Amino acid sequence: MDCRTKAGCSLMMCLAALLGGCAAPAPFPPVDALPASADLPDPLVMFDGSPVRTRRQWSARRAELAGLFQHYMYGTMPAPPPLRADVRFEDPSYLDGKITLREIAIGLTPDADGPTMHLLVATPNDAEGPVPCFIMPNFGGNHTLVTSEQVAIPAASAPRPRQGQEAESPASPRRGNRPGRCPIDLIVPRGYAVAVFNYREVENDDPAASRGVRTWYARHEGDAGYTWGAVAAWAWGISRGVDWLVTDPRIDPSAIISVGHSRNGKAALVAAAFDERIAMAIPNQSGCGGAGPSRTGDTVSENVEQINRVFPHWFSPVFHQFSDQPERLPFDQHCLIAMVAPRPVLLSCADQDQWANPDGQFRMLQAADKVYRLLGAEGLAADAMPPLEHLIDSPLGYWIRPGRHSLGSAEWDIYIRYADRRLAR
Ligand code: GTR
Repeated sequence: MDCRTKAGCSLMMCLAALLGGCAAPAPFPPVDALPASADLPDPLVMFDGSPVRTRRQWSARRAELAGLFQHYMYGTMPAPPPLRADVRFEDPSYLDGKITLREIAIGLTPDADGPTMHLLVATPNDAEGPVPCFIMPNFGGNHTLVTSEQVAIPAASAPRPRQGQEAESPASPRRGNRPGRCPIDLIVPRGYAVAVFNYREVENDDPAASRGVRTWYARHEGDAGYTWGAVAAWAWGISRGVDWLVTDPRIDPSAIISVGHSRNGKAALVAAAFDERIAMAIPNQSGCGGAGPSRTGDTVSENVEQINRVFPHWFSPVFHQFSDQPERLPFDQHCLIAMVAPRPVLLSCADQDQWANPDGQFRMLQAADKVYRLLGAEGLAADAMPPLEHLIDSPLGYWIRPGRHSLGSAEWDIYIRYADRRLAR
């Protein structure tokens, strides 16, 4: 990364803001000049080969990894815009008066003409003080999670129709038809706030992106040359939700947990890796590009070539150069997990979802463990993959259940158990 260019400066400002310090500018080599290694790169060895033995050295390594992941995989992203937030409604009567729903429109750009995301925040009315908060991007729109008529249905949120279903029309929205993905009625009475937004409001999920933050910043700050893919944009969107959450007296700013399913699970992990305000990450079945290794070593799970071919807009253009040579990556996904250290990370998997590589995800935890130990945290309290439905609730946590690729109430029960344990509630 080059601090002499506007892109470099902006990236450095972003890194400095996110990481609390400025990394030395590092001109990273072209992909073909990177050494190939079938083994996982050591998270405790700097890019120049020097060892990382102290917390201070780890801070420098973490900043370096942030630069490496942006340069070679997720792309560079803009610094946060100043917070512009507008509380659209507040309804303290939800769920028989147990929950207050608020909807906050958050501007994602410095000027008011850019994309806006709607953060739906549910808080318990019987809380005696600030509560921890799960923040989660959703696929179908906030209105699919609750029946409240007041919740906005932005054009960008229309979910893809399922087989045999008609497409949703703005005139007949299916309010509350998919609450199971994030069962607010079950989570909030257990003493947690929930903040959700539709991921397409931040960046549409389309190779021909025509709206969303990447297009806006390219038009208005084109000289900066941001290379972010959609996964980075969704992760950046989670951080824009956090910008507001940390200002809300009903939320405990030291207990914000990023959660996401599948592609949004990738975003939830990236957000926590880059944004230290996030206290814990729970990526569900995030797989390749998330908590699953790029060096897959099997033919069943998704690999770098497949993900780049099918979803060319998810990552930086540079990442495509690794499609046929992932062994040249100067990191693997254990380094992304390690960037969260010593904050807890729970990887949530399902045994029939081999596409998301549950075994590989466990290996990523094992390889991140040494960073947690260096920082004085427990790391991973398991020597081998646990049996089905046996929660490993150490700071590096793991959960695998029978079944397929999905997220529902059963997962949320585990997430709350894990968060209770890790937040010592
Ligand atoms: C799959 C993709 C995965 C995962 C999933 C999802 O098609 O290969 O990486 O992200 O989509 O988001 O549902």
